[in-house]
Amino acid sequence: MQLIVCGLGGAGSRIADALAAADSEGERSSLVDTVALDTDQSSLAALSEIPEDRRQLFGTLTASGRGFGGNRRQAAEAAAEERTELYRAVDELPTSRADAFLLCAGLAGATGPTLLPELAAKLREVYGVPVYGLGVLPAAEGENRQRAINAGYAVDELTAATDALLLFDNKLWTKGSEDEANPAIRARLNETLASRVTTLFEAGETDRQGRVAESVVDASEVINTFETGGVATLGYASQEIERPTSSRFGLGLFTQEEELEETTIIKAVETTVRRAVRGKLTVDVDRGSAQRGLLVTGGPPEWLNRRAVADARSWLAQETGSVEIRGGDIPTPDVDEIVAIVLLTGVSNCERVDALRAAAREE
Ligand SMILES: Nc1nc2c(ncn2[C@@H]2O[C@H](COP(=O)(O)OP(=O)(O)OP(=O)(O)O)[C@@H](O)[C@H]2O)c(=O)[nH]1
Ligand SMILES: [Mg+2]
Repeated sequence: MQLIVCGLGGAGSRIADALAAADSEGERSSLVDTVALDTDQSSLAALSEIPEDRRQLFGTLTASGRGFGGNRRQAAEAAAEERTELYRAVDELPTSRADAFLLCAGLAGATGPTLLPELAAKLREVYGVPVYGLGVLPAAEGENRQRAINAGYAVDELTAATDALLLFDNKLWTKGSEDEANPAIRARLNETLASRVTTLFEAGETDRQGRVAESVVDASEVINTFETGGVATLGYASQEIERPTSSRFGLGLFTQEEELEETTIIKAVETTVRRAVRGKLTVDVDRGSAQRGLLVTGGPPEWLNRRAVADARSWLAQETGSVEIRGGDIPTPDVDEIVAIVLLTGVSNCERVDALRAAAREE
């Protein structure tokens, strides 16, 4: 499906930048356009993919081009004061080509998470397409209480303001000694997130040679999966495969070869899907509390065997206790791996979110 991506604040803009980079590298494209809106001049200047005419600095009277350093009240005032200009920066993009908007922000900050609900409300009022949030949870909790409190407020405001909120947890994706403010660490986190998100949204698009998948995941299926609203998470796994060379097919052992292959395929798809669901998600959740799911399997067309994919989908339905599991393929003829991406939506049980909410309540 086709997205307009808006990066809000420092984290949001860098994630939007990483999404633009991942999109231009891939076989398929899901990006209509990207814009970055921030109160921090040096942060905007350090972006690499988003063109300069798509970067807008605001709040200069109060933030002096240096951001709000976590002060949500000041940031919210700046966003409200300049709402018309900020909205216009998005409205000027080729929005008619978008199936949805994706608004990104780091929830512990001030600029991104206070602008996000403001902008989302306006976009939902004007455009008839969903507005999704992509929110980052801070690594620091006990150490930096203000950040946890900010994130606790933001998570509720953002789920209320968007059609769904996809979360990425810095705490889960960094080791104890790693600092989420370190540019190299940040870049790694953003690449991980961008590659998952890009794989999901690119799924139904034609590749650069104009080939479209047979059992495509069209925009409406992604939209239906997100329709639960609330918190969403993404799982991903890939597995290398050994592809039979054409000479092995010429040995006259067709029946045996094909039988052998189907079991190999079923097993490989099953293992990959299990690893995607049981492995590290973008945010850890109680998998059984998800209302809907979407399973996208990718790989060489002969590996996307119908039975294998159907089996994996019913396994996922069991694992999540959800009957609403959608699915589709991304055939990529020239790769030596199969991939599985799993989107779980309408999650009601997420310990990390509960801990951040509690921090905000106790303030
Ligand atoms: N994954 C990831 N997280 C980031 C990145 N930058 C910041 N964060 C996280 O996002 C939080 C918010 O930081 P910023 O995005 O800089 O905040 P902001 O929205 O710009 O707001 P202010 O700077 O306070 O005005 C941080 O506390 C980190 O938890 C990034 O590039 N990637
Ligand atoms: Mg900032």
